[in-house]
Amino acid sequence: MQAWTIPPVPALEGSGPQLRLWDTSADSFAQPDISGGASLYVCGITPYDATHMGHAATYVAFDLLVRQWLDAKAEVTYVQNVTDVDDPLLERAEATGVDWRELAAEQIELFREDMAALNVVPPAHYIGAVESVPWIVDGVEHLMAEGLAYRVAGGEGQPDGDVYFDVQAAEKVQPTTDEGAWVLGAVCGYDRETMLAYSAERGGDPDRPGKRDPLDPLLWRVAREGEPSWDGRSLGEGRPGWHIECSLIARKLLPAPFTVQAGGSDLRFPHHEMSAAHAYAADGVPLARHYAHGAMVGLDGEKMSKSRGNLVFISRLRRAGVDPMAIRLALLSKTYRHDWFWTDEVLEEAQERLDRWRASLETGWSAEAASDVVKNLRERLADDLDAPGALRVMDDAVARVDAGASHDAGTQTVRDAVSALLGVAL
Ligand code: 5CA
Ligand code: ZN
Repeated sequence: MQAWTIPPVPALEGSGPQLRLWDTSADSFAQPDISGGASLYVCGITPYDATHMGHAATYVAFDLLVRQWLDAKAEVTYVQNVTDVDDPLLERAEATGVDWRELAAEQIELFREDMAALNVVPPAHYIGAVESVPWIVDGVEHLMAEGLAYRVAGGEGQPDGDVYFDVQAAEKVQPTTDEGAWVLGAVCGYDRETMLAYSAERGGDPDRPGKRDPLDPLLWRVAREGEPSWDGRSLGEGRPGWHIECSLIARKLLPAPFTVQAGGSDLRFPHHEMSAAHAYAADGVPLARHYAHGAMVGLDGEKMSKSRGNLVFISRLRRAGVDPMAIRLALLSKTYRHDWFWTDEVLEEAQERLDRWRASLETGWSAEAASDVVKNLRERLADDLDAPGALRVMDDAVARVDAGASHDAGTQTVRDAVSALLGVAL
């Protein structure tokens, strides 16, 4: 499907240091090798409610990664999905009496507007679960044929034939490259008890009778009365499970393995673990080289989530006249790796900062001050996307801009650097 408008990303002179990124799977810093191109998959929204500050924080964080790679003149291939058919979307549609397709289309459009307003560079491929059903059917049929998936018998109101992934069988698959094998926990690093708890919390069904392992995830859900379904050929009418969607969209459109798999930290398990498992099981090649996860944004002491309803919506702030660049600066004022809480003060401070920065551009920058800022911004952002550090670099330089001297040689350079590296239009 259509992504959103591409913001201007000015090309800057020179280059910065090589990026080091915290790899949550390796539990250490990595220096992703992008000599043959940089490839990124960021898990997209489930479009049943508008973009909240938590989603925006995740997409803005990984937008900084895209911008680092663009600044390094790398060939970037960025893919994002839309989970446009899944339980929460269908439940919300049912509860509000709206057609699920209409609900999804409306919310996707709002998301596009929010992302464009926040100057997030769009993915080259923006792909819905619905449009990838044929690939998913191919993929699940392949796993069935290889003995890596199985059908579960019905009972207790469930029909026969839901297809599950066999985690233990996947662990026995031999690697076909020297990049190693997948074993349960390789991506998330959690112990089994933690995985069981998250599975129950995050869309899994560890208690479903008939599964070989409680952690085995659903690959294909056969049709139920009143639910949308598609032709699954040998699988029967049905709809895809969640992890296989991202696994196959990524495999279809990115190299194997691709450079970075990203999303919020709530996706470490089961979602990214199982997406990686599905891809590896199919051909013995890891899904991604590195994993990066954005921290959770909360409100009033709790994780911000659609199911809790404690949400601050980007679209609502925009309608209230808040400058999207102030929202972006507010998100950049927190490191992407530590959970934090949204407050009105975070936004107020961001608006003040934006005003200060804009006023300093009116005053004008010397060429030396500008080239210092470019160097220091690059250094901060290459250090694990240290956005708060980058904002301090600008704050300090802004405080030193000499209001008396009428310089102007560096003004456009600063404007371009803040736009290219931070995505903030001054
Ligand atoms: N469609 C799936 C991914 S395939 C999904 O998780 N959708 S979502 O709409 O629930 O979330 C979209 C993205 O925002 C995901 O990367 C998720 O990890 C992230 N996210 C969700 N809630 C928060 C939050 N409170 N703080 C930060 N990021 C969040
Ligand atoms: Zn995903």
